[in-house]
Formats: sequence, C-alpha cells, structure tokens
Amino acid sequence: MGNFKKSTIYQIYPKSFCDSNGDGIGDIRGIISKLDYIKSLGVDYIWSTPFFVSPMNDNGYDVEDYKNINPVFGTMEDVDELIREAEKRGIGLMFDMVFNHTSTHHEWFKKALSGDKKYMDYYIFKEGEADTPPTNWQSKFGGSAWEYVPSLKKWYLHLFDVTQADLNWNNPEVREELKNVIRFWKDKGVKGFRFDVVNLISKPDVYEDDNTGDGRRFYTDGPRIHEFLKELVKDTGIEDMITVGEMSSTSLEHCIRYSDPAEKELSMCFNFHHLKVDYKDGNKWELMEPDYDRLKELFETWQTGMEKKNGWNALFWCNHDQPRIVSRFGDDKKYRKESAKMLATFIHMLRGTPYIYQGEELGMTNPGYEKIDEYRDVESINYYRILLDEGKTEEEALNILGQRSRDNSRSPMQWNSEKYAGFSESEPWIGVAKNYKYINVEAEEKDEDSVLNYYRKLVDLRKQYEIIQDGSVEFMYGEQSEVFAYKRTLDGQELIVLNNLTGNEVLLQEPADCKGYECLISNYDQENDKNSIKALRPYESIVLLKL
Ligand code: TEU
Ligand code: CA
Repeated sequence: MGNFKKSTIYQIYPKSFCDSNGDGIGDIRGIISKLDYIKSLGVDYIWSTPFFVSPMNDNGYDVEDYKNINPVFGTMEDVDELIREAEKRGIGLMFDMVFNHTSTHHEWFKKALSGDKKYMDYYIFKEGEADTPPTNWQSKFGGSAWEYVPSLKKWYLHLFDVTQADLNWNNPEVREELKNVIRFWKDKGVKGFRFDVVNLISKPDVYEDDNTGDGRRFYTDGPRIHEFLKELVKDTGIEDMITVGEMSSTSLEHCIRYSDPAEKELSMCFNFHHLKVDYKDGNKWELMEPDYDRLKELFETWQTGMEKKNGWNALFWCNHDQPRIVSRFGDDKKYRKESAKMLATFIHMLRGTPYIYQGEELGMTNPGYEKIDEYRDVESINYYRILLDEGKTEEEALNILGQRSRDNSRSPMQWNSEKYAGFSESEPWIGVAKNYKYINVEAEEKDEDSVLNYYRKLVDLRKQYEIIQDGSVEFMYGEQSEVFAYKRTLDGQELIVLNNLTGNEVLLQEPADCKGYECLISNYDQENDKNSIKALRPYESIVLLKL
C-alpha cells in the first residue's frame, strides 16, 4: 500500500491558493507556478479539493461533470500539465471524489427531473405530500434534508445543500458510473484519491423519522458501506494507491475496518471528533472553550485503538472546512509562532499520515471578517439566518461565524506583503486577512525561526526516523489537562513528545527524565545538558530521542 507512513500530504483549495490570470480566483496554473514551493516543504502528495465543472454553490463539492474542468480553474491541458509537473518533482496528486451526491445541474439529475425512470433511480426520490417531507432528517447545511419536486410529486434527499442531490448507491449502474470516473483520472496519472463524506453513501432500506437526532444515525457508516468501498477499490484497481476517506460522525470500529490493509478498502481515514471539543453540546454554532481533557482522551482512544487493530489515521487540524488551528487552540496574537509550532508538533509526531492545509505552514490565522457580506460560504450564510431566527443578535451571530465559519480557512493564501498578499493582481473573491504583511511565504522564507521552516523540519523528521513512521504510541501525563505528551517506541528506541497546550508555564506533575536523550526539535531553545524537564514554557514543545 505505498509509502504513506513516511509521507506528508499538502492540501490545496484551488480557489484560494494562487490566481494566475488576474480574475481574483485561484486556478490550476496558479498551482503549477507554486510547485517548487510545495516541493520545498518536502511533502509527497498534493490533495486538491475539486475543480471539476460545477455551479459552485458549494465551491466545487457540487459536481456537474466529473470528467471536465471548471473553466474558472483552467483546462484539461492545465490539469494534465499539473500532473506531469508534479510528478517531475516527485509529488503525486490526489483528486477529490465527491461521490455521495452530484450537483442538481448534473445531466443525470436533469434527466431525472424530466421524469426519466433510469435516472430517477440514480438518486433518492420518495413519494410524499407537498407539505410533509418523507422524514424529519436535517441537512448538514441547515433546514430539511428533503426537497419537493412538484412536477414529479416526489421529494429528493440532499444531506448537504439543496443543489447537492444524494446518489443512490444501491443502484449498480450508479456504482459503475462512479468507477468510470476513477478509471478516467487514474489513467491520467493521478496517484491517489480523497473520497468526500464517503461513509454516508450507503443509505438505509427504510426511511424513518429520527426522534433523537438529525437522521445521521440511519445513514452514517450505513448497512452496505464496507461492501461498496471494497467493490469500488477492487473494480478500479486502486488497492495500491493512496486513498483517504472523509468520515463524518464515524466510529473507531468502522475506521479500523476502512483502513486495515487486510480489508482492502482505504489507506486511511479522516475523522472529526477531535475538532468538536469546542462545540457546546456537540453544536458547532454554540461557542465553548476547548475541552483539553476530552481532546487528550480522543487522541488516546484513536491512536491506541487504531494501532491495536492495524488501522491508520489521517492526522490533521486544518482543512477547507475548519477554522485556523492557531486561532482556535493556540494564541494567534502573543504566542502565534510558539503555539502554531506546538500544534504542528502535536500532530506530526503521532502515528498516522499528517496533512498540512495551505497556509497552516505559515501559521495563518482566521481572517477576522466583521460583516456578513464578507462571507461567501453557503453553510455560513444559511446559519447566519438560522442564528438570527433563533434570537441571536447580529453581533452575536457574527462573533460565532468569526470563529466557526468555513470561510476562516478560505481566505487567500499569503504569498508576500504586496497588495492582495501576492495571491492575485485584482481583488480576490474573498477577503485577505489583514496580517498578510508579516504572515506570508516571502517573509517566513527569510526567517530561520519561522513557522514555515519549522514545518519543513517536521516533515523531514518523519522521513528520517522510522520511529515516527512506525513506532507504537503510549500516552503520558494523562492526568494533566494542560499537557499533551506521548512516547513512541520502536526496537528499543524511544521518542518522547512533550507539548504545553496553554499560554502559561506548566509544572510537570513528575519531571520528565531525559538523560541520554537528544532533542530533535523544539519551539524554544533547549539546554543540551538537561537531565530532566520539570516545567514547560508557554506553548512549549519538545521532541526527544533516545537511540
Ligand atoms: O464536508 C463534509 C462535512 O460534513 C463537514 O466538513 C461539513 O462541512 C461541516 O461539518 C459542516 O459543519 C465535505 C467537504 O469537505 C465540504 O467542503 C463539502 O461542503 C461537503 O463535504 C459536501 O460535499
Ligand atoms: Ca484565476
């Protein structure tokens, strides 16, 4: 299954990465122009979010045509060149397969709407009266998960936006169509795939109301999910390619099965439990301080649970749906550099494959949008309405979006201190964070101590040390909420990773014995002759190795 244990993956959101033609929107040629930069990070793969033909209601996660390129992003020739140019640099591309749903602009859906029986069976249509949806399930973007089509006198299911209709995977013809999409991109030289919300594709046989939740328990890790994945992987011959499934509200048991090599499903899984520790009562739209005990408990459960049963984690803090981690679990002002580096160390020394989301390697922050018309994301705009309807003031609602909106990750990549941060020559489709003057690639290249250069070292350490790739994990200082610490072991070697999660100095409950250990990396200067560590400075991270 490839070398993904040594690898680090760089995620690109093309719309916000680099604009090559001055229309304010990032594009494929923009990515090509930055391949040397990406190479300089030491990463092995690029996962790009979708750039296929799309009405862009969900920025490309609403696919209208899986085998053609959205002209806003470029042409098929550009994509071919991107694949070739990346390959020349030893970087493989992973494309994003959005197979739970298509855009309602997809020709399959249009045919379905016209009453074509074959294509109606590509989607999930249910009988029902115009005023009563088939079930009470909620869309993940707010409101009912069902939309009524008067001309058909039927409802269709959409777990996401109303323009994202869920596909009917129980129909073998649908599965064949999707396999052809994979074959198409595989033939073009793509090296791997990321599968969007892939654990939601297997829907239940019976559709019933959910009296305790929003319906997710009926379709999450659904009845035929493992069968569908095995079939997809086998019939397209991608067993040996790198694959990652995005798993929504999943369980450890299922993720073990998804990623155990013996099951021949996927290389690894994203799960999101650790990114809900600041959701009050599990509600993303209710603010709460992060619960570090819960965070520690989750990492311990998933790290040790996956290791025991041969599963493999995708390790990440950031993506195009998540606020910036330094603004979220770090301190994006006083200790921006220290906390960004600490959070990086936390993730990169664990067992799994780390992902870096564009700009994370710079310690990019939430952009701090202050007005509703600065937001672009369909989910944010929907929830702004919902929050006001629930009785929140505009100020409260904007404060919540400022911390929770997916647009926090979608502000333009900060390349230099020129106008629009070097992202584009004209006004970008979404606003640039005001701190681009000092948080940008050019400035950080010059600073030996920058977050950027720290990430490079972390990526390199994983390549160099087998213990980081393959060592087993054991957690330390379990009782101490402020400290996230673990030990990796392999063939008598030991790697100790100590992280202070807070902006205060923390006294360790027991000093860490580090006699005979060598410091591999730290975000503070370390004294070389230390035999034990008694305290950690604000957001301090230390990685120690004993051979
Ligand atoms: O996201 C799936 C998903 O459910 C979440 O990340 C979601 O955006 C968030 O929890 C809402 O609070 C994937 C893609 O990453 C996302 O960009 C798409 O919008 C979504 O699927 C639909 O394709
Ligand atoms: Ca452009």
